[in-house]
Amino acid sequence: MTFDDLLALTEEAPAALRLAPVAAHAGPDKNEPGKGGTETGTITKTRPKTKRPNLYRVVLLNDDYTPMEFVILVLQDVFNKSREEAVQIMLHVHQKGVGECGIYPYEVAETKVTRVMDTARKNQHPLQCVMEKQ
Ligand code: TYC
Repeated sequence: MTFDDLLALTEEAPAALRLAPVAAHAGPDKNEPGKGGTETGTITKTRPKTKRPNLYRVVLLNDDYTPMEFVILVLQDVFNKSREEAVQIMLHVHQKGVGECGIYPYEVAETKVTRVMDTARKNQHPLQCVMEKQ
């Protein structure tokens, strides 16, 4: 076998094979305290590779024309609120001008805003719903 043949074999080997780490501890671990080991290495702490998602607050804005009942139904349907919660949130928005419907990861928040705006437009109501970064 020529050097070039060897090179080709090396280059064609699957990445998983070429990069596969050698098993760190086969057999009894001499590196454990008191076992006379001399192995050095980096101590790594394993932790889940989870990142907290960026969260967005979805709010409804008050207007003078959207019927209260429509807002209540939207809160129940899009934001999965109970009738009682939906009435409270609707009244809060009606009185204060703005109110929170929920806090969600970006794509969930975006989908809810789109659903509210689509259903409002289809029913010819001026209801506005926006999301704001937490
Ligand atoms: N202010 C509206 C009315 O009096 C009701 C309303 C509540 C509209 C909440 C929008 O986000 C809203 N009919």
